[in-house]
Amino acid sequence: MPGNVAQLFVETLKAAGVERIWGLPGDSLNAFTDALRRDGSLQWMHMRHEESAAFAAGAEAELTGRLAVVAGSCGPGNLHFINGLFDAHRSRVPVLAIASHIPLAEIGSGYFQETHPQELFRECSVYSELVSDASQLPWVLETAMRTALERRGVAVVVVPGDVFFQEAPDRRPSAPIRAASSHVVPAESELEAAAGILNAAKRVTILAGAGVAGAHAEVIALAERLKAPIVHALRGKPYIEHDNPYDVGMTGLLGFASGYRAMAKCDALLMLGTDFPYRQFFPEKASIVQVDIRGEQLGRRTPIDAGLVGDVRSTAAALLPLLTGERSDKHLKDAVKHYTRTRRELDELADNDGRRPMHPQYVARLVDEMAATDAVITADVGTPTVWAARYLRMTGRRMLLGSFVHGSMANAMPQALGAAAAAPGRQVVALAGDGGLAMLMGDLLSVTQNDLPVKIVVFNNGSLNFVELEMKAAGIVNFGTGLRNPNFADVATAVGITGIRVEHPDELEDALRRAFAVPGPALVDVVVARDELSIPPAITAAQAKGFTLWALRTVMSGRGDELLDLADVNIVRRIFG
Ligand SMILES: Cc1ncc(C[n+]2csc(CCOP(=O)(O)OP(=O)(O)O)c2C)c(N)n1
Repeated sequence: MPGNVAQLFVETLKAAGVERIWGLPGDSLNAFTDALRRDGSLQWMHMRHEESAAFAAGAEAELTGRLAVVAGSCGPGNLHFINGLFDAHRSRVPVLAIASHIPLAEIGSGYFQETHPQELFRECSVYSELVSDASQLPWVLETAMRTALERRGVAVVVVPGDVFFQEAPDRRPSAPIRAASSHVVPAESELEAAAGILNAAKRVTILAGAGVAGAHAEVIALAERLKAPIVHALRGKPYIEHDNPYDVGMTGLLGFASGYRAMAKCDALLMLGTDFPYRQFFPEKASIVQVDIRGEQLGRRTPIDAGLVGDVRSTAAALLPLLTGERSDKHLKDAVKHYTRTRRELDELADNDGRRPMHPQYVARLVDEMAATDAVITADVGTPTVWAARYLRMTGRRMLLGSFVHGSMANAMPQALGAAAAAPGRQVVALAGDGGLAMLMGDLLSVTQNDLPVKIVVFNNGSLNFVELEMKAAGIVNFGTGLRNPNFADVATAVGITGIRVEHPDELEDALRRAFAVPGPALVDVVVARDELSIPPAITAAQAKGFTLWALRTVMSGRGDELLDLADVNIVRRIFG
């Protein structure tokens, strides 16, 4: 039996198959880190900022589907987790946060470093409890771990430093804690009601989200029977875009016209495992059938006509035999044709036309072409996510990670660390923004500290570019968005990472080849155009007006030269009509 509470934690985590802990030590965590040291079988992933640790753990959890763990010290130590934990929680991935606390007897006294972590983390967790006596164990720990796995989210266990040293209670252990696997199928009557709606429709479109993971064949079979184009939300991309003749691209703010159009033109929309949040992209007149494993998500984005609670794989398989009748493939053909054209237009924007600074699309395209077919690619919030969404092709073995629900900057590099630790031997590429990389740049040191061979490609546009775009769409002159950057390749070199700077597009291919070939980590700092427009798929009248206003105001404020730099004249023409 384990001796003290800290050792009980270590034993329970090991039994559950946990392999590593991401974190940063501190006085109140000493018993725990000492238990790790004595045991020696769990890897301590030493990070420089707890937020990065939480992003890394979230990526590990998303990639493996298994519980990932972070540990941080009391007060400011674990408070630093919060943004990364929010991200993991909103992405619905199982992460356990061990938050050590001030001495038990001091809670409530306004003691040095006092916070109330179980309250602070309440909003970003499925479970958050304080252990104030060893007798609560192992129940609290086990419940936390199971809740994180079964409800998919973050569980927080708060332990005062002195409680870690208490003697652990003696109880026979439960079976190791793992996610249970089950099939959830809607009742027959509900399947029939949904099939009735789909059978009556002439033009069905499928919208696929992250819930289609593991259901590729079943979703394709539905599309085939329904003659339905498949649009995906960003988190559905790695699971459904590949090997998919029904694919018509993505919708949403980062998507492109064909995805938007296939949704706008349908008379029935079948939503599969998606909580796609932007109401303005849903069709106004179509009937809507929604399938989700979480009943509470039904109808929360758009009114629906039938809501089914089930996992997509089982539900799609159960629905298929109920879909009867011949259906014209006109809608499908039309959507696919439009997609082919849109795709070609997008690809044309990603050429090397010799322009300096180069088009960021070209960088994304080359990464796509040169990265391994099973690479894990992470993308920073900001324009790297736009380029990843548009130019990375999924293969069924590639994975794309980002902060796609929480939408936090600075996610790509620490997520890459999490992926590299969880999947040794697999290529991991981070597409970083210059703002994003700088935000958690201290953890470049964690790349070498933990020997993680990540490849970081920086879209160095000298700005908080996505915000500039938002300002333009709102008719506001850019302000507060310029970045005075260092040469990031030099920074990388200084911390022991192969650093390569690329200013000319002709040098990019060689640079990426070199970076991908070196056995260790590498950073490629690519200077890209600042004024590339990543416009949404359907630009509203208000946005068009916004762009016009921005143009006028920019000229009037004496910064009209910005306009002359606009990269793609055709796009501008399209915006201004
Ligand atoms: C933590 C955080 N702060 C601010 C924002 C608002 N925001 C969204 S994208 C963005 C710009 C990102 O800049 P960068 O990483 O350089 O990428 P770029 O868009 O320039 O390619 C900002 C400030 C955010 N999403 N998250």
